[in-house]
Amino acid sequence: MKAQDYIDMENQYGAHNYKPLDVVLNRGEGVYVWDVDGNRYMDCLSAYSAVNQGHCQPRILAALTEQAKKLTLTSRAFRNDQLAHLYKELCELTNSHKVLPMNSGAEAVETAIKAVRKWGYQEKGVPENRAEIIVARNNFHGRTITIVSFSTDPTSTTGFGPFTPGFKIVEFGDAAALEAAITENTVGVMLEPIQGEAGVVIPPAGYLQKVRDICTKKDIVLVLDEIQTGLGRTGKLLAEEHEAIEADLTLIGKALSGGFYPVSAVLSNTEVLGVLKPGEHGSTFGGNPLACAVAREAMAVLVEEKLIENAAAMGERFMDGLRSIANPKIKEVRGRGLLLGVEFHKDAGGARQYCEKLKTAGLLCKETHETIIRFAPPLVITAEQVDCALDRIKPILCK
Ligand code: IF1
Repeated sequence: MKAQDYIDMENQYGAHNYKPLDVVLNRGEGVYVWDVDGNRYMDCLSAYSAVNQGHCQPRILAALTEQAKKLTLTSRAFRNDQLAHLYKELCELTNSHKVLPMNSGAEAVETAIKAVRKWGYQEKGVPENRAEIIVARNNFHGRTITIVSFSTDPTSTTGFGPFTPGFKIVEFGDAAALEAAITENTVGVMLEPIQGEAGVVIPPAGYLQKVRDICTKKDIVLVLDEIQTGLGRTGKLLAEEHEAIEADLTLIGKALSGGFYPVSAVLSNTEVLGVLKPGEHGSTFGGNPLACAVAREAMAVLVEEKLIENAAAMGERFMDGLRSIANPKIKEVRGRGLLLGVEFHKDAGGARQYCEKLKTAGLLCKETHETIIRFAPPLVITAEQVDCALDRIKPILCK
Protein backbone atom coordinates (compact mmCIF):
# COMPACT_ATOMS: atom_id res chain seq x y z
CA MET A 1 0.00 0.00 0.00
CA LYS A 2 1.16 3.54 -0.81
CA ALA A 3 0.87 6.49 1.57
CA GLN A 4 -2.13 7.83 -0.32
CA ASP A 5 -3.93 4.48 0.03
CA TYR A 6 -3.69 4.68 3.83
CA ILE A 7 -4.91 8.27 3.75
CA ASP A 8 -7.87 7.40 1.51
CA MET A 9 -8.80 4.42 3.68
CA GLU A 10 -8.66 6.54 6.83
CA ASN A 11 -10.78 9.19 5.21
CA GLN A 12 -13.36 6.65 4.12
CA TYR A 13 -13.73 4.68 7.36
CA GLY A 14 -12.57 7.01 10.13
CA ALA A 15 -14.17 9.94 11.90
CA HIS A 16 -12.68 13.19 10.64
CA ASN A 17 -11.91 14.70 14.04
CA TYR A 18 -8.28 15.41 13.08
CA LYS A 19 -6.45 17.11 10.24
CA PRO A 20 -3.04 15.40 10.40
CA LEU A 21 -0.05 16.14 8.22
CA ASP A 22 -0.14 13.58 5.41
CA VAL A 23 2.78 11.51 6.59
CA VAL A 24 2.07 7.84 7.29
CA LEU A 25 4.54 6.52 9.85
CA ASN A 26 5.41 2.91 10.50
CA ARG A 27 8.62 2.94 12.56
CA GLY A 28 10.31 4.97 15.27
CA GLU A 29 13.62 4.95 17.09
CA GLY A 30 14.90 7.65 19.44
CA VAL A 31 14.21 11.06 17.90
CA TYR A 32 13.49 9.60 14.46
CA VAL A 33 10.41 8.20 12.75
CA TRP A 34 10.08 6.68 9.27
CA ASP A 35 7.18 6.81 6.83
CA VAL A 36 5.85 3.97 4.69
CA ASP A 37 8.03 5.15 1.78
CA GLY A 38 11.14 4.81 3.94
CA ASN A 39 11.73 8.54 4.47
CA ARG A 40 13.25 9.45 7.83
CA TYR A 41 12.07 12.43 9.88
CA MET A 42 13.15 14.00 13.12
CA ASP A 43 10.13 14.03 15.40
CA CYS A 44 9.75 17.47 16.96
CA LEU A 45 6.35 16.78 18.52
CA SER A 46 7.03 13.59 20.52
CA ALA A 47 3.34 12.66 20.37
CA TYR A 48 2.57 15.82 22.33
CA SER A 49 5.32 15.02 24.87
CA ALA A 50 4.32 11.39 25.43
CA VAL A 51 7.53 9.99 23.95
CA ASN A 52 9.95 12.06 26.05
CA GLN A 53 12.16 8.97 26.39
CA GLY A 54 12.39 8.59 22.59
CA HIS A 55 10.51 6.23 20.28
CA CYS A 56 10.54 2.54 21.18
CA GLN A 57 12.97 3.11 24.05
CA PRO A 58 14.62 -0.34 24.43
CA ARG A 59 14.47 -0.56 28.24
CA ILE A 60 10.77 0.32 28.34
CA LEU A 61 10.12 -2.06 25.45
CA ALA A 62 11.78 -4.86 27.43
CA ALA A 63 9.72 -4.05 30.54
CA LEU A 64 6.56 -4.09 28.41
CA THR A 65 7.24 -7.42 26.74
CA GLU A 66 8.47 -9.11 29.93
CA GLN A 67 5.42 -8.03 31.89
CA ALA A 68 3.07 -8.83 28.98
CA LYS A 69 4.27 -12.44 29.11
CA LYS A 70 3.51 -12.68 32.83
CA LEU A 71 0.34 -10.75 33.65
CA THR A 72 -1.40 -7.83 31.95
CA LEU A 73 -4.66 -7.11 33.74
CA THR A 74 -6.15 -8.12 37.06
CA SER A 75 -8.65 -5.29 37.51
CA ARG A 76 -8.56 -3.60 40.88
CA ALA A 77 -10.85 -6.26 42.30
CA PHE A 78 -7.57 -8.08 42.99
CA ARG A 79 -4.07 -6.84 43.76
CA ASN A 80 -0.99 -7.21 41.57
CA ASP A 81 2.72 -7.20 42.35
CA GLN A 82 3.55 -4.08 40.28
CA LEU A 83 1.17 -1.46 41.67
CA ALA A 84 2.73 -1.15 45.13
CA HIS A 85 6.14 -0.57 43.55
CA LEU A 86 4.78 2.07 41.19
CA TYR A 87 3.11 3.90 44.10
CA LYS A 88 6.26 3.93 46.19
CA GLU A 89 8.57 4.90 43.34
CA LEU A 90 6.30 7.72 42.15
CA CYS A 91 5.93 9.08 45.68
CA GLU A 92 9.68 9.03 46.23
CA LEU A 93 10.39 10.56 42.83
CA THR A 94 7.88 13.41 43.15
CA ASN A 95 7.81 13.91 46.91
CA SER A 96 4.15 12.91 47.08
CA HIS A 97 2.16 11.03 49.69
CA LYS A 98 -0.48 9.26 47.64
CA VAL A 99 -1.05 8.15 44.06
CA LEU A 100 -4.21 7.29 42.12
CA PRO A 101 -3.49 5.64 38.75
CA MET A 102 -5.69 6.13 35.67
CA ASN A 103 -5.14 5.78 31.92
CA SER A 104 -5.67 8.89 29.82
CA GLY A 105 -4.79 12.41 30.86
CA ALA A 106 -8.43 13.43 30.78
CA GLU A 107 -9.22 10.71 33.31
CA ALA A 108 -6.58 12.08 35.67
CA VAL A 109 -8.16 15.53 35.34
CA GLU A 110 -11.64 14.10 36.00
CA THR A 111 -10.27 12.22 39.01
CA ALA A 112 -8.76 15.40 40.43
CA ILE A 113 -12.05 17.27 39.99
CA LYS A 114 -13.96 14.55 41.82
CA ALA A 115 -11.43 14.35 44.66
CA VAL A 116 -11.24 18.12 45.11
CA ARG A 117 -15.02 18.50 45.16
CA LYS A 118 -15.40 15.71 47.70
CA TRP A 119 -12.63 17.21 49.82
CA GLY A 120 -14.45 20.55 49.70
CA TYR A 121 -17.71 19.09 50.96
CA GLN A 122 -16.23 16.75 53.51
CA GLU A 123 -13.28 18.69 54.91
CA LYS A 124 -14.04 22.33 54.14
CA GLY A 125 -17.77 22.20 54.77
CA VAL A 126 -18.87 23.66 51.44
CA PRO A 127 -22.66 23.18 51.00
CA GLU A 128 -23.63 20.20 48.82
CA ASN A 129 -23.42 20.83 45.02
CA ARG A 130 -21.99 24.33 45.45
CA ALA A 131 -18.26 23.63 45.02
CA GLU A 132 -16.39 25.90 42.60
CA ILE A 133 -13.09 25.27 40.86
CA ILE A 134 -11.17 28.16 39.31
CA VAL A 135 -9.46 27.54 35.97
CA ALA A 136 -7.61 29.71 33.43
CA ARG A 137 -8.68 31.17 30.12
CA ASN A 138 -7.24 29.28 27.14
CA ASN A 139 -6.76 26.16 29.25
CA PHE A 140 -6.45 22.70 27.75
CA HIS A 141 -7.12 19.76 30.06
CA GLY A 142 -8.71 17.21 27.73
CA ARG A 143 -11.86 16.34 25.84
CA THR A 144 -14.54 14.94 28.16
CA ILE A 145 -17.81 16.80 28.66
CA THR A 146 -16.85 18.05 32.11
CA ILE A 147 -13.43 19.19 30.93
CA VAL A 148 -14.70 20.99 27.83
CA SER A 149 -17.32 22.58 30.08
CA PHE A 150 -14.62 24.99 31.22
CA SER A 151 -12.78 25.31 27.91
CA THR A 152 -12.76 28.78 26.35
CA ASP A 153 -12.03 27.42 22.87
CA PRO A 154 -15.21 27.43 20.76
CA THR A 155 -13.94 24.47 18.69
CA SER A 156 -13.86 22.38 21.87
CA THR A 157 -17.29 23.46 23.09
CA THR A 158 -19.61 24.31 20.19
CA GLY A 159 -22.38 21.77 19.83
CA PHE A 160 -21.45 19.76 22.91
CA GLY A 161 -23.66 21.26 25.63
CA PRO A 162 -25.23 21.06 28.13
CA PHE A 163 -22.14 21.49 30.24
CA THR A 164 -21.05 20.68 33.78
CA PRO A 165 -21.42 23.65 36.15
CA GLY A 166 -19.05 24.59 38.98
CA PHE A 167 -16.13 26.23 37.17
CA LYS A 168 -14.97 29.85 37.07
CA ILE A 169 -12.60 31.15 34.41
CA VAL A 170 -9.95 33.80 35.11
CA GLU A 171 -7.09 35.26 33.04
CA PHE A 172 -3.97 33.06 33.06
CA GLY A 173 -1.05 34.89 34.66
CA ASP A 174 -3.14 37.33 36.73
CA ALA A 175 -2.94 36.33 40.40
CA ALA A 176 -5.08 39.29 41.54
CA ALA A 177 -7.91 38.23 39.22
CA LEU A 178 -7.67 34.72 40.60
CA GLU A 179 -7.82 35.94 44.18
CA ALA A 180 -10.83 38.13 43.36
CA ALA A 181 -12.71 35.13 41.92
CA ILE A 182 -12.50 33.15 45.17
CA THR A 183 -15.69 32.68 47.17
CA GLU A 184 -16.43 30.66 50.31
CA ASN A 185 -17.38 27.80 47.96
CA THR A 186 -14.06 27.70 46.09
CA VAL A 187 -12.47 24.30 46.63
CA GLY A 188 -9.74 24.22 44.01
CA VAL A 189 -7.63 26.06 41.45
CA MET A 190 -6.51 24.06 38.43
CA LEU A 191 -3.84 25.34 36.05
CA GLU A 192 -1.25 24.20 33.54
CA PRO A 193 2.09 25.63 34.77
CA ILE A 194 2.79 26.45 31.12
CA GLN A 195 -0.20 26.45 28.77
CA GLY A 196 0.65 23.97 26.01
CA GLU A 197 -2.22 24.01 23.57
CA ALA A 198 -2.65 27.76 24.05
CA GLY A 199 0.78 28.04 22.41
CA VAL A 200 3.48 27.45 25.04
CA VAL A 201 2.27 30.36 27.18
CA ILE A 202 4.59 30.96 30.13
CA PRO A 203 3.02 32.96 32.98
CA PRO A 204 4.84 36.01 34.43
CA ALA A 205 7.61 35.16 36.90
CA GLY A 206 6.22 34.79 40.42
CA TYR A 207 2.68 33.98 39.27
CA LEU A 208 2.67 30.36 40.40
CA GLN A 209 4.22 31.35 43.73
CA LYS A 210 1.48 33.91 44.26
CA VAL A 211 -1.18 31.37 43.34
CA ARG A 212 0.41 28.89 45.75
CA ASP A 213 0.32 31.49 48.56
CA ILE A 214 -3.30 32.42 47.84
CA CYS A 215 -4.38 28.77 47.85
CA THR A 216 -2.58 28.11 51.12
CA LYS A 217 -4.02 31.22 52.76
CA LYS A 218 -7.59 30.50 51.63
CA ASP A 219 -7.44 26.71 52.18
CA ILE A 220 -7.94 25.87 48.52
CA VAL A 221 -6.47 22.86 46.75
CA LEU A 222 -3.93 23.80 44.05
CA VAL A 223 -4.06 21.34 41.17
CA LEU A 224 -1.31 21.57 38.57
CA ASP A 225 -1.93 19.74 35.31
CA GLU A 226 1.60 18.62 34.39
CA ILE A 227 0.38 16.08 31.86
CA GLN A 228 2.27 17.94 29.14
CA THR A 229 4.81 19.99 31.12
CA GLY A 230 5.83 17.25 33.55
CA LEU A 231 8.35 14.43 33.46
CA GLY A 232 11.35 16.35 32.21
CA ARG A 233 9.84 18.24 29.30
CA THR A 234 10.68 21.73 30.64
CA GLY A 235 14.13 20.81 31.97
CA LYS A 236 12.83 19.94 35.46
CA LEU A 237 11.01 16.79 36.58
CA LEU A 238 7.94 18.97 37.13
CA ALA A 239 7.46 22.50 35.79
CA GLU A 240 6.34 23.65 39.27
CA GLU A 241 10.02 23.44 40.28
CA HIS A 242 10.82 26.47 38.12
CA GLU A 243 9.01 28.51 40.78
CA ALA A 244 10.03 26.31 43.71
CA ILE A 245 6.45 25.47 44.64
CA GLU A 246 4.53 22.28 45.29
CA ALA A 247 0.98 21.71 44.13
CA ASP A 248 -1.43 19.82 46.36
CA LEU A 249 -2.45 17.63 43.45
CA THR A 250 -0.23 17.04 40.44
CA LEU A 251 -1.52 15.37 37.31
CA ILE A 252 0.84 13.38 35.12
CA GLY A 253 0.25 11.25 32.03
CA LYS A 254 1.69 11.05 28.51
CA ALA A 255 5.43 10.38 29.18
CA LEU A 256 4.57 8.38 32.29
CA SER A 257 4.63 5.43 29.88
CA GLY A 258 7.17 6.79 27.40
CA GLY A 259 4.47 6.49 24.76
CA PHE A 260 3.93 2.75 25.01
CA TYR A 261 0.60 2.73 26.72
CA PRO A 262 -1.90 5.21 28.18
CA VAL A 263 -0.90 5.67 31.83
CA SER A 264 -1.81 8.68 33.96
CA ALA A 265 -1.83 9.43 37.65
CA VAL A 266 -2.99 11.88 40.28
CA LEU A 267 -0.22 12.62 42.78
CA SER A 268 -1.37 14.03 46.08
CA ASN A 269 0.65 16.02 48.57
CA THR A 270 -2.18 16.50 51.02
CA GLU A 271 -4.88 14.25 52.29
CA VAL A 272 -7.14 15.19 49.37
CA LEU A 273 -7.02 11.72 47.81
CA GLY A 274 -7.77 10.31 51.25
CA VAL A 275 -11.41 11.38 50.89
CA LEU A 276 -12.05 8.72 48.23
CA LYS A 277 -13.52 5.56 49.71
CA PRO A 278 -13.91 2.09 48.11
CA GLY A 279 -16.30 2.13 45.17
CA GLU A 280 -16.33 5.90 44.71
CA HIS A 281 -13.87 6.01 41.84
CA GLY A 282 -11.90 3.65 39.63
CA SER A 283 -11.22 2.20 36.19
CA THR A 284 -10.93 -1.28 34.68
CA PHE A 285 -7.42 -0.64 33.35
CA GLY A 286 -6.10 1.92 35.86
CA GLY A 287 -3.17 0.52 37.83
CA ASN A 288 -2.93 -2.67 35.79
CA PRO A 289 0.36 -4.57 36.05
CA LEU A 290 1.38 -3.95 32.44
CA ALA A 291 0.87 -0.20 32.82
CA CYS A 292 2.69 -0.18 36.16
CA ALA A 293 5.69 -2.11 34.83
CA VAL A 294 5.92 0.22 31.83
CA ALA A 295 5.58 3.36 33.96
CA ARG A 296 8.16 2.17 36.47
CA GLU A 297 10.73 1.62 33.72
CA ALA A 298 9.78 4.84 31.93
CA MET A 299 10.49 6.79 35.13
CA ALA A 300 13.74 4.92 35.73
CA VAL A 301 14.87 5.78 32.18
CA LEU A 302 14.00 9.45 32.67
CA VAL A 303 16.17 9.66 35.79
CA GLU A 304 18.98 7.20 35.08
CA GLU A 305 19.59 8.33 31.50
CA LYS A 306 19.69 11.94 32.76
CA LEU A 307 16.99 13.04 30.34
CA ILE A 308 15.82 15.90 32.55
CA GLU A 309 19.28 17.48 32.60
CA ASN A 310 19.57 16.87 28.87
CA ALA A 311 16.24 18.60 28.25
CA ALA A 312 17.52 21.69 30.07
CA ALA A 313 20.80 21.80 28.14
CA MET A 314 19.39 20.93 24.72
CA GLY A 315 16.43 23.25 25.27
CA GLU A 316 18.81 26.14 25.72
CA ARG A 317 20.73 25.22 22.58
CA PHE A 318 17.52 24.83 20.56
CA MET A 319 16.13 28.12 21.89
CA ASP A 320 19.36 30.01 21.08
CA GLY A 321 19.18 28.67 17.54
CA LEU A 322 15.54 29.64 17.08
CA ARG A 323 16.18 33.11 18.53
CA SER A 324 18.97 33.67 16.00
CA ILE A 325 16.48 33.50 13.11
CA ALA A 326 15.98 37.01 11.78
CA ASN A 327 12.50 37.22 10.31
CA PRO A 328 10.20 40.17 11.01
CA LYS A 329 7.23 37.80 10.61
CA ILE A 330 8.26 36.10 13.86
CA LYS A 331 6.58 37.76 16.83
CA GLU A 332 8.21 35.76 19.62
CA VAL A 333 10.30 32.69 20.39
CA ARG A 334 9.61 31.31 23.86
CA GLY A 335 9.81 28.14 25.86
CA ARG A 336 11.27 26.23 28.72
CA GLY A 337 13.50 23.20 28.33
CA LEU A 338 12.40 21.32 25.24
CA LEU A 339 8.92 22.83 25.12
CA LEU A 340 9.46 25.59 22.59
CA GLY A 341 7.13 27.81 20.62
CA VAL A 342 7.67 30.14 17.68
CA GLU A 343 4.83 32.62 17.27
CA PHE A 344 4.28 34.40 13.96
CA HIS A 345 2.43 37.67 13.47
CA LYS A 346 -1.21 37.28 12.43
CA ASP A 347 -0.56 38.53 8.88
CA ALA A 348 2.36 36.11 8.28
CA GLY A 349 0.20 33.57 6.46
CA GLY A 350 -0.10 30.98 9.23
CA ALA A 351 2.16 28.42 10.84
CA ARG A 352 0.80 25.40 8.97
CA GLN A 353 2.69 26.26 5.75
CA TYR A 354 5.95 26.17 7.72
CA CYS A 355 5.07 22.77 9.19
CA GLU A 356 4.38 21.45 5.68
CA LYS A 357 7.76 22.76 4.46
CA LEU A 358 9.54 21.36 7.50
CA LYS A 359 7.95 17.98 6.80
CA THR A 360 9.41 18.05 3.28
CA ALA A 361 12.78 18.91 4.86
CA GLY A 362 12.55 15.87 7.16
CA LEU A 363 11.31 17.42 10.39
CA LEU A 364 7.87 16.85 11.90
CA CYS A 365 6.16 19.45 14.04
CA LYS A 366 2.66 20.80 14.53
CA GLU A 367 1.12 24.23 14.52
CA THR A 368 -1.16 25.31 17.31
CA HIS A 369 -3.74 28.11 16.99
CA GLU A 370 -2.80 29.03 13.40
CA THR A 371 0.16 31.27 14.31
CA ILE A 372 2.35 29.15 16.57
CA ILE A 373 4.72 26.25 15.88
CA ARG A 374 5.58 24.03 18.80
CA PHE A 375 8.96 22.28 18.86
CA ALA A 376 9.12 19.46 21.42
CA PRO A 377 11.55 16.73 20.38
CA PRO A 378 12.16 13.64 22.55
CA LEU A 379 14.41 14.47 25.51
CA VAL A 380 17.07 12.04 24.24
CA ILE A 381 18.02 14.52 21.51
CA THR A 382 21.79 15.14 21.23
CA ALA A 383 23.61 18.42 20.51
CA GLU A 384 24.39 17.20 16.97
CA GLN A 385 20.73 16.41 16.42
CA VAL A 386 19.66 19.84 17.71
CA ASP A 387 22.11 21.45 15.31
CA CYS A 388 20.86 19.28 12.48
CA ALA A 389 17.25 20.27 13.29
CA LEU A 390 18.23 23.95 13.32
CA ASP A 391 20.00 23.56 9.97
CA ARG A 392 16.67 22.44 8.54
CA ILE A 393 14.52 24.92 10.43
CA LYS A 394 16.52 28.10 9.83
CA PRO A 395 16.29 28.31 6.02
CA ILE A 396 12.53 27.67 6.19
CA LEU A 397 11.63 29.95 9.10
CA CYS A 398 13.75 32.86 7.89
CA LYS A 399 11.35 33.48 4.98
C1 IF1 B 1 -5.35 15.61 21.30
C2 IF1 B 1 -3.04 19.81 22.68
C3 IF1 B 1 -1.01 18.90 23.50
C4 IF1 B 1 -2.90 18.15 27.99
C5 IF1 B 1 -2.99 18.63 29.30
C6 IF1 B 1 -4.60 17.00 29.81
C7 IF1 B 1 -4.55 16.47 28.54
C8 IF1 B 1 -3.69 17.06 27.62
C9 IF1 B 1 -2.16 19.78 29.73
C10 IF1 B 1 -5.43 15.31 28.17
C11 IF1 B 1 -3.66 16.55 26.26
C12 IF1 B 1 -3.21 16.62 24.01
C13 IF1 B 1 -4.33 15.80 23.54
C14 IF1 B 1 -4.10 15.72 22.07
C15 IF1 B 1 -3.39 16.94 21.69
C16 IF1 B 1 -2.65 17.31 22.91
C17 IF1 B 1 -2.21 18.66 23.05
F1 IF1 B 1 -2.53 20.35 21.59
F2 IF1 B 1 -4.29 19.54 22.45
F3 IF1 B 1 -2.96 20.68 23.67
F4 IF1 B 1 -0.29 18.02 24.03
F5 IF1 B 1 -0.48 20.05 23.38
N1 IF1 B 1 -3.85 18.06 30.16
N2 IF1 B 1 -3.08 17.09 25.30
O1 IF1 B 1 -2.05 18.75 27.11
O2 IF1 B 1 -4.70 14.14 28.02
O3 IF1 B 1 -6.67 12.64 27.69
O4 IF1 B 1 -5.30 13.28 25.72
O5 IF1 B 1 -4.35 11.76 27.47
O6 IF1 B 1 -5.23 15.24 20.13
O7 IF1 B 1 -6.42 15.91 21.82
P1 IF1 B 1 -5.29 12.89 27.17
